[in-house]
Amino acid sequence: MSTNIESHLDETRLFPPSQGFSENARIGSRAAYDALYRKSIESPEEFWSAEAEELQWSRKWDQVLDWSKAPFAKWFVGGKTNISANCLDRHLDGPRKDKTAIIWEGEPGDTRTLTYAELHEQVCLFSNALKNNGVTKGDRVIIYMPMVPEAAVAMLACARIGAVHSVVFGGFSADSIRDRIADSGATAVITADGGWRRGSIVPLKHNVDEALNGQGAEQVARVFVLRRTEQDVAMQEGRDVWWHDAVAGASSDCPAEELDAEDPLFILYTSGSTGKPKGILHTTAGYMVGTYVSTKYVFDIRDDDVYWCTADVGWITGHSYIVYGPLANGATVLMYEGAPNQGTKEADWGRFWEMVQRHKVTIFYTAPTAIRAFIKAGEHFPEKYDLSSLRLLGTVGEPINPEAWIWYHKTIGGERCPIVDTWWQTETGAIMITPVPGAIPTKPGSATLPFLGVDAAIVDETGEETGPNEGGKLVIRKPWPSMLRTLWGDDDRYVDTYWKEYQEKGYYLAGDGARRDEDGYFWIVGRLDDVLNVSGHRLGTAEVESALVSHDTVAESAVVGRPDEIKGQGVVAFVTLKSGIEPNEDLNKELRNHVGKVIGAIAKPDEIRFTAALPKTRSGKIMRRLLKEICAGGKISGDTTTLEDFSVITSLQGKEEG
Ligand code: 7RM
Repeated sequence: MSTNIESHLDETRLFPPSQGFSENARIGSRAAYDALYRKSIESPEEFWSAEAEELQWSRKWDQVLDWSKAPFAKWFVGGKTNISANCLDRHLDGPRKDKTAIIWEGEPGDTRTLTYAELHEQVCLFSNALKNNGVTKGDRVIIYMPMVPEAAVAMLACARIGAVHSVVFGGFSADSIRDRIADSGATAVITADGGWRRGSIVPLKHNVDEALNGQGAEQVARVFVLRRTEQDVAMQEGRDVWWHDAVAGASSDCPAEELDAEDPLFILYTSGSTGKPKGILHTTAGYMVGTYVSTKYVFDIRDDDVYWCTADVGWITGHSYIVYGPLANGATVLMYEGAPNQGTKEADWGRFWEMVQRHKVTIFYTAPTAIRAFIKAGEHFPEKYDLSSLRLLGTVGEPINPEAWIWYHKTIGGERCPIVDTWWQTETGAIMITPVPGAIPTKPGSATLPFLGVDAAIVDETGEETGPNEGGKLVIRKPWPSMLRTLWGDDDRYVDTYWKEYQEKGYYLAGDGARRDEDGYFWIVGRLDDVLNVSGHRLGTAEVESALVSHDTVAESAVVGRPDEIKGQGVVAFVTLKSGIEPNEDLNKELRNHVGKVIGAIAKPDEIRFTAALPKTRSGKIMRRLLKEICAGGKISGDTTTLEDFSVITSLQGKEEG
C-alpha cells in the first residue's frame, strides 16, 4: 500500500545541513551523532538518566527502567516530579520568567501573548478551579476545546493536580465524545461555548450536552465552559460552570502535586484496526523526558527561537510538540486557531506565510498534506512574504513525497533550512525516527535514522532484520521512556496489538511497513493494518464501516483508502443496502453526513459506491485488497481463487468504467 501521491520525481540527491547550521547545532556532525547514538543504545539507562537530570524532580529515581514485567514498563522508578512544574515553575527563577511562552492568534485575527509567569498564573488559577469543583488526582477529565491558550492551560492544570486529561479533537462528534467519556470514566469536561472553524462556529458546548445525554456519561459531575464565540449556550444548573466564574474565586497559589513517575498523565484515543478507538495511556516522567529530549535535539531549540507547530492540540503532535516538549524547553510557541487558507473573505493561502513573516518564526513544523495543498494553491502566496527568519523545517504524520519535499525545501526553506521528517506515533509519545538536523544529510522522502536511544529496525515475519531495500515490518527492539504504558482498561488488547507478533523477541510492533536503504536510512511506506491515513490523521476502516451500518438503510459496508493527491489517502466506502432500498444521490449524501455525525467531518467518505454485493472469500471475509485495487483504478492482480463469486468484481469494475 502506498500513501504517497504518485511520485514522478526521481530524487536521489543528498541534502547535507549547511556548515553554519551544523556549527551551531547541539549535534553537529554525523560522527557526533554516531558516537552518541551508539552510547545511547549500549547504555540506554545512562543516556536517559543524564538527560532526565536536566529536569526538576522532587525526588530522584531509584531505578531508570524496570522491564521485569514486560511489556509493562516502568521508567524512573521511585522518582517524583510534575510535568506542569517542569513546563512552568522551572523557568520562573531566571530570565525566562518574562519571556513569551505562547503567542496566540485566533481565527478572526485576535492575538494574545502570555509570558511564562502569566501562563503559570493562569494554570495555577485553573488548577485551583478544578480542585474547588471536586476534581482530584487520578480523575479523568475530557478536554474538548478550540485552539486557544486555555486548551494548553487546561492540560497543564490537569497535569499540575494529577488529573488525567483526555483531549478530544474539536472536530469530533457528540458520539465520539460520549465513547471517550464512557471508556475513560471521565467525571469532568472542559469545553467552550464554541470554536471558530473556517468562518463558522463549531457548537462545542452543544456537542458536549448531546454527549452527556447518552449512556456511559452519567458520572460527569462538572462541565467547565470557556467563553469564546459568545453565542448562547444552555448552562445546566449544578453541573455547568463558566471558566471565568470558576477562576474568579480561585487562588493563584497552587503548588504542583508531587507525582509518582508512573502516575498517569493523559489518555489519548487513536484509531486501530477494529471499530473501537484505543485509549493510549502515557505516564508522567517517561513522557516528560521523551518530549523534552526530542524537542531539544530534533528542533535544536534555542531561547531565541519562535517555534510553530501547526497541529491541533487534539492530536498527539499537539500534545508533545505544541505543549509539553517546547514548554519543558522554555521555548516561545506560536499557537494558531485557524486554517492554513484562512482569509477574511476568501481563501488566503498566504495566511501562514504572513504569520511567519510577522512573528519571525524560526522553526516550522507541519504535515505533508498541508504542503501539498500549498503547492496546489501556487507559489505566488509564499513569494509575497519574507520567510528569511526560518532556520529549520519539519514534517510529520505521513510519508512526504519527494515533490512536496523539494517544494518545501526551495519555496519555504529558501534551500537553507534542514528538513526533519519525523516518524512517530500516538503510542510512541515522542519522535522516533528523524534526522538530527545538524548532523544527518537528508534524502527527500526518508525519515533517515533513529533518534537517540531508539532501537528501530525492519524485520521479517520471523523477527530477523531484513537486508538493504528489502521491505518488512517496523519494530522497536528496546523500551523507551515515552512509550505508551497500556491501553486504558485493556491490558490484553495492549499486549495483543503491539507485542504479540514478536513476543519471544520482545519487539514493539509499530504497524507500519518500511525498508532501510543501503545507507541504513528508513523509508516508511504506510500502515500494514486496516488503518487509513487521511491528511495525517489516523482513521480505522472498521470505525467508518460501523458508522455506516448504524444507518437504517445499510446492510453491509467495506471501507478502503485510495491514493489522494492532497490528503494522502481518501476514504471510499462500498455499501450494500437493505432489501427494498434503492440507491440514489440523496441517500449517498445522507450516508456521508451520517458518518460525519457519528465520528466527525474527517471521516466522511470522499465517495460512496453502492453495490449489490461485496467481494468475499468462501469463508465470508471481505477482500479489501481487491476493493483497493478497484479504487486505485488498476487491474485486479494476484490471487482471486479464494473469491466466492468473481462476477461481483466484474460488476464493480463495470461501474468504474461506466
Ligand atoms: C505523529 C502521528 C501514526 C502513523 C504512523 C505512520 C504515520 C507519522 C510519519 C508517518 C511516514 C512520517 N501520530 N506517520 N509520521 N509515516 N513518515 N514522518 O502522526 O498516531 O496519529 O499516526 O502515522 O503510519 O504509524 S499518529
